[in-house]
Amino acid sequence: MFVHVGNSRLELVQGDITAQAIDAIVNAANARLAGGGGVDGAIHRAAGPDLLSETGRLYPQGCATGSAVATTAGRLTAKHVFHAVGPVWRGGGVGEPELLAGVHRCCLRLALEHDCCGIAFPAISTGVYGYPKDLAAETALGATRAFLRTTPAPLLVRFVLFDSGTFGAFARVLESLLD
Ligand code: AR6
Repeated sequence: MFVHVGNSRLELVQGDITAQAIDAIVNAANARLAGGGGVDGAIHRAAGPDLLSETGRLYPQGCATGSAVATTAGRLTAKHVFHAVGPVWRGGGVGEPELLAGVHRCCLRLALEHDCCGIAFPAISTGVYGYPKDLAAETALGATRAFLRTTPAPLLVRFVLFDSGTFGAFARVLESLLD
């Protein structure tokens, strides 16, 4: 499923982000950039141990929630990994939507700075961090669409959703944005 936004393409697929042939892959990391489970564990396993050592060497202070930092991608076919720290869901009243939108904008800016043609996002914060999938989809897709509308450089933005429930939530929101 895809739409065109400005000069860019925004698409949704169901699958494993580590298998994507695309310039940049976004990791749903923690603020210590310490590795972990979920998509973070899958990306570090696929990339190999150099990814964790590079991250620790370049960013010993970690990364603030709502922001992202870039490394190379080890054994992945991607060129870059953007380690993005989404918010933990605490009910929605402590700035979670702003932080989730901010982390998407930050990764999109990194993609342009690194001359990427394409970037793949997982559903940041919707696993261990507990963000409701439908609300996360609204914020992630809304922030991405707003960014692409004002970006002249063509970019492929692919959301790679791991399971059918997450894919369905993102697909419903993308359809509603088209109305
Ligand atoms: N490809 C695409 N999506 C995936 C994959 C994969 N291979 N594996 C899982 N997902 P989570 P968070 C989906 O928990 O909520 C880590 O321990 C998953 O189904 O990975 O941002 C970090 O170190 C879900 O929809 O990330 C942090 O401590 C989505 O990815 C913490 O978890 C995000 O789930 C971050 O929590």
